[in-house]
Amino acid sequence: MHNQAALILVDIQNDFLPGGALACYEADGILPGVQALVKRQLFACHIATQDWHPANHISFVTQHEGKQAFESIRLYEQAQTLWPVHCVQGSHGAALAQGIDWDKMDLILRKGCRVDVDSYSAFQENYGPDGERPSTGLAGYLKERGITSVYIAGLARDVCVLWTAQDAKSHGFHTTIIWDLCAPVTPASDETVRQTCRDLGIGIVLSDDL
Ligand code: VGL
Ligand code: ZN
Repeated sequence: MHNQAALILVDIQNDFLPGGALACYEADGILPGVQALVKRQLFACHIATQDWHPANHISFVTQHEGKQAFESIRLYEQAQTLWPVHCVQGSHGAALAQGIDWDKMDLILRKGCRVDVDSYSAFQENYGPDGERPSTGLAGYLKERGITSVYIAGLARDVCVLWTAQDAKSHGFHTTIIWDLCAPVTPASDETVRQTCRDLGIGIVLSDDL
């Protein structure tokens, strides 16, 4: 373990857990391991993200007449998946999951707050109307604290965790996904996610090996 490492816990919120609006596969299985890792205080810095959408967010299927959830549309010349309504600001579904010591976080970063832009990654929003991906400021925050490595866990492995890992890597951080402390929206994505990590030089570890 690198002592200039940060842990980024992505979107561990009620709506991504069983019973939630956008439940990830066996997502409750990650909670004890995430909490155990937080308790170890192994990292120099602990960050959590919280998906935090207005009720009429552009990613919601309800905003697109005649479309089905999980359908993909073109938005600002990019693919946009239409999601069930989830993580509405202030709702129970948007709340961080019980059983994790959120008090131990140095920073809780809310994302997806702008009505017309989705935001998967902790580092940058998705493409907006102007063709840009606005920064959240997280790369600067971590760099100013001397962080050179990031370890990422949370939900969903094939969406926000992967986008966060890709951006972390492109910002120059040594980047590792803690595989067993993530759960996917689509379990069939596992092999593609592994391949993307291999291609981009993103590490994969199991929590037992930390
Ligand atoms: C996520 C879909 C939509 C995620 C967030 O946290 O992976 N997925 N919003
Ligand atoms: Zn979302």
